[in-house]
Amino acid sequence: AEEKKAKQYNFRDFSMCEATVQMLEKAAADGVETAFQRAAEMKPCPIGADSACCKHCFMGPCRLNPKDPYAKVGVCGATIDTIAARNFARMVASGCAAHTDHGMSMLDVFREVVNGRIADYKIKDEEKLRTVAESIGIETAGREVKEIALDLYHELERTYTQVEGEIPFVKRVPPKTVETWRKLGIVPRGSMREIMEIMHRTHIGVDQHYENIVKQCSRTALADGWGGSMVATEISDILFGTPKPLVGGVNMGFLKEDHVNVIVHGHEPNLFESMIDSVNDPALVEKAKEAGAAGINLVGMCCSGAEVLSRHGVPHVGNFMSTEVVIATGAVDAMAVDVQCIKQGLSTMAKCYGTKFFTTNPRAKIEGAEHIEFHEHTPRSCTDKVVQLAIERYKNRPGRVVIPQRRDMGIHGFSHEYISYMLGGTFRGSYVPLNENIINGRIRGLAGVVGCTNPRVRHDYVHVEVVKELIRNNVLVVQTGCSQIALAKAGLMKPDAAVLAGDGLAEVCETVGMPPVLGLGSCVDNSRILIACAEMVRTGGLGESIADLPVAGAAPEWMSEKAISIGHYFVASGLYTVFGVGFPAIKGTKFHKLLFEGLEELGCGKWGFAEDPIEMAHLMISHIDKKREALGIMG
Ligand code: SF4
Ligand code: MSK
Repeated sequence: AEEKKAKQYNFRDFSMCEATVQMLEKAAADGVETAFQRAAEMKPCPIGADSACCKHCFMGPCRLNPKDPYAKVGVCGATIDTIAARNFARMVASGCAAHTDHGMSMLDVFREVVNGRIADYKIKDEEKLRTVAESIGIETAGREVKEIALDLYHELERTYTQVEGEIPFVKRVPPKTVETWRKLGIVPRGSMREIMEIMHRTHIGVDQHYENIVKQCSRTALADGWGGSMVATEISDILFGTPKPLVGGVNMGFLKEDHVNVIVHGHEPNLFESMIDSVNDPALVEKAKEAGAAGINLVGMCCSGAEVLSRHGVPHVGNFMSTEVVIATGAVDAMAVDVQCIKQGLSTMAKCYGTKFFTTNPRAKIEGAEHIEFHEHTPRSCTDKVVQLAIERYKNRPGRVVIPQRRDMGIHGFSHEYISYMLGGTFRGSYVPLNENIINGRIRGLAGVVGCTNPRVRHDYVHVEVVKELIRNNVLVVQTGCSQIALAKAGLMKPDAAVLAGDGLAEVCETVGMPPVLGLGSCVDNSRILIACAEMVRTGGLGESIADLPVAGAAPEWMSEKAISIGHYFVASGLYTVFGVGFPAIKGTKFHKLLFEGLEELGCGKWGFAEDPIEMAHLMISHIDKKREALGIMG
């Protein structure tokens, strides 16, 4: 411990986020370490980083040599291609499981709301309910909301439980793209079946052909993007409202020293929606005032934070790599978490600063956290208790409060419906002007820059530099998750950020009054990018399948298995997707070649990799130009 204390870091090398740097300095002065220091001290295992090891059975674990990958095989004879493909497949399965379980929870809530068994939530967006129902062939004309909703529930349940056939949202995919999927045998049946089959096939001694394993990766990842994630997005919109652009604030300066501060961090919107009700409950506000506070201040983090920022404008205090350091402010009276991307280190951090730390979901308990279970039938019994305990902590704040005074305002909440409205002129209208602006070259193409932050690279930096380079080259950028928050902190979610864009994109932004970077919400909301792509194809002029579009994706600072699943559903859908940080495959192997070249030859998209943000942006731009050329719209 003494040695650790003595170690000096330049925290600016860790993060470009000023508030995060300031809090890293404070935490270090307080003798508290975070994931940044742990990452610096724990170098990644070089064999694991290249995905050259296997522990799928106990004859191993087996380690191959990443520098000479075909020199050895595992005890069972597994080659580097089998080992890397199986590891990759299990990441896809886990990522898909996370999103589909989230989506299924939303669907459970939806069913209970429709059947009148949950009183705290209701169908807020009937228009969206009808649109989603119609998109999968459910009759809506002259029918009651409840009838449509019940049909929609039963239909969407197939996304998970169906054992044969095609998941419902395949109906939204451009026919030419579906044709490719059918030819390749990768149309998802139901996510439970696909995940089960991947786990079976990656067991020792089952699927030992990397091409066949990758096929199942594609089918499973598509069950995430066009299945679990899409259900989560669409049901959340129906229950809590479809986002529309609004001005929202991001950064730690939204904590308030004289208020009881409550943070919700995680992924499912239900907990957050009920917490909004709790912090606005006059009785609880009164209690906070009795405790000497000016009021109760609710802020978000990570993806549920990005979702309520987009939907309601609730301020967001930081992305994944800021979740520990925000506690070092001493101002966080309670942090309530649900599922996904919740560092176990938060528990220690909360203990150091006397923050009340609550887990709420039966799937995710953490040693040292107090568990107050959240039930959608009685949600307030959890969220009111969290607020009450936060008020107690406010009364007895143990230490000094230091809040970085950074607040970054921007426009958030660009659902795909709103992008359509803004660029197309009618709410359920077409993407003609977007397509037109792409065809006439004002907009070169579209890029989805998404995903996590990761202490293996300088926090936020790669996101920001990639996006700046893209817009400078007239590429319109759409964003989700932690990446969206990085760019919001860098000020690119404001219409005047158009000055950083190339002339053509700047002209479109100025005409429409939009920023060159559009925030769509959380990581499940990457499904909005898929729908936007399908709409662009449907409108016409940009080819017949998603693979024809001048569109590319990137996750510059990815870290989670969910990111791999998202990346692979983009690729299987037809898009070029570039990852930063590192990639779990060895260049020169057959498996790597399949992901980076072969899938494109089969009619899908392909993977790309670059550590450097400018190189990453130019890989995407070259791909966009290649697609423009094929469409005959260069120049
Ligand atoms: Fe080794 Fe094969 Fe077992 Fe993997 S499955 S640990 S490669 S013996
Ligand atoms: S929270 S998956 S760190 S985007 Fe969705 Fe952020 Fe990545 Fe988690």
